Amino acid sequence: MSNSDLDQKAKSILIENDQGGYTVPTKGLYPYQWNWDSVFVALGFATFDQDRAWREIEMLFQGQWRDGMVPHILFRKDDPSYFPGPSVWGTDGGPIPSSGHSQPPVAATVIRELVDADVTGQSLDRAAALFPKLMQWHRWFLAYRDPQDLGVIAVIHPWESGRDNLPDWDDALRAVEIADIGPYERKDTSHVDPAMRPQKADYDRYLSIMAACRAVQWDPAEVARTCPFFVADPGITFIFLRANRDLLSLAERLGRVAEASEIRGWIAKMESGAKTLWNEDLKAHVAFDERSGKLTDGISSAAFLALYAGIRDETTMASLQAHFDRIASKVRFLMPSYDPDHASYEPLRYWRGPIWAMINYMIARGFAEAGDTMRAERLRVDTASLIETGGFAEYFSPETGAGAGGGTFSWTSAIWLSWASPTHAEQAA
Ligand code: 9WN
Repeated sequence: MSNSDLDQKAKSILIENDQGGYTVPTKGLYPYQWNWDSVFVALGFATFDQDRAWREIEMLFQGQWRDGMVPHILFRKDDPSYFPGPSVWGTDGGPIPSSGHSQPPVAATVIRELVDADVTGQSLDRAAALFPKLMQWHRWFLAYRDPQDLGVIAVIHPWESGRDNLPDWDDALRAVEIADIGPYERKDTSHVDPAMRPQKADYDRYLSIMAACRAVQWDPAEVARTCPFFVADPGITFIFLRANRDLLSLAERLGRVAEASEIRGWIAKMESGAKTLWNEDLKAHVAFDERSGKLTDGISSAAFLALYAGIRDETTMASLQAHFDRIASKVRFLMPSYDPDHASYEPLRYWRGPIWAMINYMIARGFAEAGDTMRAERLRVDTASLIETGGFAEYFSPETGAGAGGGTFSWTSAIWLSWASPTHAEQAA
């Protein structure tokens, strides 16, 4: 397929997956609106339909809970092709049936981008309407995902991180007692090869964590206090820190003086809190299990998001460049979701090795903003090659480049249109 055919194909995937204002990640496997998927999808729509891009994010925020949380899944209609559906979650926190926790908050960053890209200035009104909702959501993260005020953001479930079966969660998950969850039928393994999905032992614990949260009616303070899983995640921490910088820029443009000063406080706290995640032996940021007090021992692709978060001191920069080059010498394509030198690395199992296009996009932005355009461009070229050969897959093997997981994937298409496609890169140059 030529590049312009791929541009067309990406556009048609977004249009096909559009359910009338919101987009499913892919039909069958993921039949609902997912939080960070939708926000990345907005970047793709923005390349040909600005109004539709805003609509995607506005519809996501329609599901915001009374306490400020923006859920990871909105179940606008029940669909038996996905498990666990709304009845298993048993939540009651917002206007639309939903899951009970959140996902990485990329919205403020993308909203800022939509505003920056709009020369008419009209987008600022739409950003102004979303601004208080973003503030509420970010306050929710600080209150209930950093109750000890460490300056790092924890996840209460691997699904909240968006990086579900990452090896970093293994030890913390093993400590979760399996609850009386009864028999259940997974649907994901009927859509995708089970060898590319989490294992049954993982799902047993995913459901057990949900049972523990249901037992406290998903009350956020109780969840933070009692959830058997509570792990500070470098991915969500760096994405949140970055999002706060973009939220601050919006606050300044909107003349929100009090909020701007509040956000500056968050940024300062998180810049210093991120040190909690530094693993001196590995010379990289890792996860920190707040229940056991232990740092994890492997490098995930989220370590590279330090640059995207604006942490660019000499030590971090030099060690990330060294890790980047080491990993590049081990695999054909970058960036594997987990270190290929680690014993838990698996090239085709979901978040234990495969490459994800939107993670590459964020890592590349961080390198480019830090002045390392060479590594940023390497990531873009690799992402483009993966899509050219593997199609608009959910994720890709770092070793062969084969597409894996679901097909006709929305965020892969959006990242192609907004960043990886040579057509876009030429226009941007
Ligand atoms: C659970 C939709 C989502 C992504 C996540 C990805 C995967 C869901 C699942 O799919 O998770 O949220 O059932 O496996 O890990 O990042 O948002 O694309």
